[in-house]
This record gives sequence, C-alpha cells and structure tokens, in this order.
Amino acid sequence: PAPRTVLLTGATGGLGTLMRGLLPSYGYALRSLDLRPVEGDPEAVALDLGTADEEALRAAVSGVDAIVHLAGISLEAPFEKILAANIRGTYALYEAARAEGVRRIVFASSNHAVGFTPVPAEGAPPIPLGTPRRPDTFYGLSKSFGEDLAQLYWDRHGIETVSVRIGSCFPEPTSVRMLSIWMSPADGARLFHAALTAADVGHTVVYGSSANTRLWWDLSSARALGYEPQDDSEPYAAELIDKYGELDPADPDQAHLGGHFCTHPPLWPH
Ligand code: 15L
Repeated sequence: PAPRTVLLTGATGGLGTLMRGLLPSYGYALRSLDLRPVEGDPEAVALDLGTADEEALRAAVSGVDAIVHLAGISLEAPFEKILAANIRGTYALYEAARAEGVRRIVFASSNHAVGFTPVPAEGAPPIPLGTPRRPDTFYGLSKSFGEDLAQLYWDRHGIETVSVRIGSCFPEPTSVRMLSIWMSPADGARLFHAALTAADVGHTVVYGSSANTRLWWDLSSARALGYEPQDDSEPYAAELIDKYGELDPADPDQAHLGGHFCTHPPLWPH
C-alpha cells in the first residue's frame, strides 16, 4: 500500500520548505520535524537529530509509514558540526526507525558524495550509478556515510531506502553548472513520490535532477522507480551562459561534478 503519513525531517530548510508545499498534493499527511519551529504548524516536532534522546526520537517516528530525511547541514562546515548533525543525526534517525518498525526512508544524499568525479566531456557517456564515491567535502563525506548506513540497515534490518543524490533543487538554476544537475521543485516532488511508492527498492541509489538537455548523469535508476521528469533547465541556458560563459574544464572550480565545493572553502583543520 502507498505510504500515507510521512515524517519530513529538515522541514524548514530550503528543500523541506519546497516539499512541504508540494508533497501534500500527492496525498501525504506530513509530520514535520526540524530544529526550528515550523511556521503555521504547531504540531511539528522540534528536535535536533544529533542530540535528541532515544525516547524523543522514537516518539517522532512512531506511527509514520515512511520518512523523507532532509535534515542536516547542507553545505560544508567544520567536521565536528557535520559529525553531530549529519552523521550522528542520520544514525539516530535510522535507529529510531528500526525500533519503531518504519520500513521506508528516502534519504537526501547529494552530488557531493561523488563531487570529485570529472564532468563528462561533450559526447562522453553520463556519470554512471556505480561510479566510485569521491566526496568533495566533509559534507559530501557525510552523504557517503548516509548511503552506507542505508545499505547496512537494508542488509541487516530490511529497512528500504532510496538515496537520492540531489543535484541543485532551487526554483530556478542560477549557474551554468546547475544547467546540468538542476532538479526543479516539481520534479523533486515527483521523484520523492516515486521513491516513496515504488515496490521492492531495497537500497537504491538514484541521481536527482530534471531531464536537462545538458544532463551529466544517468537517470535510469530514478526512472526505474517510475519517475518521469517533466522539466529541463534549457530555457535558462542562453541567459546564464551569456552572463558567466561556458564551463572551463581547465578551471579546478569547474572541472568536477561538485563544482566549487571541490576547492572552496578549504577543508577545516578539524
Ligand atoms: C548540495 O548538496 C547543497 O545542499 C545545495 O545547497 C547545493 O549547493 C547543491 O548541493 C549543489 O551542488 O548545487
């Protein structure tokens, strides 16, 4: 049966705010969770996944059919902060899901888990699903960890996850790089809905983007879930290229999937 009550973690973040607006039209009753209060939703669960106690976490996930896990730091940060919010936080959520019998999680992984993968040259095949993990930051490393955690909880506990290596999900693409990895919010909701409803996903890794003309990666595992992207960044291309120029493969900021995450900011010392 299709999941109905869905816990949405990171509900006040950029992506969480977009999905709070879009997912209810697919018939989901959302239970929002966030560090911060959720405007207009007094029933939202206010807690920090990285520090909350087990009882609070179990209460937060109790009774939901599935979880869309978007919470965490969404950019590079000092290791200790990433460790608490993204690594411990994701572990704690999976433990609570296991204890409460939640069977399906959609995990917001990121292109930055494989950020040091070179941008495919024109005419070259797209980045495959099985490309080795090459995190570009501690942030990307935490997403790589999340994917491995999802695999472990599938193999050991039978909890299914779709790990979505999201490109850039914003209302519009704002850089030339984003033309290749943009996921329109509407396509994001389509993909999350497919990830919540497809049968027998085990642990499936998918790239998350629209059907962009300049696509860099293989969308086949996302399509296999029933995802049919409707959007393409191409209408934004002329203006962005006019403004910023074509990507330069000799520029280390532009040569890799992760873009400037690969070079800036430099990794924190600890
Ligand atoms: C991410 O993983 C970030 O969360 C998001 O803010 C964007 O920076 C995106 O990647 C991107 O690579 O554009």
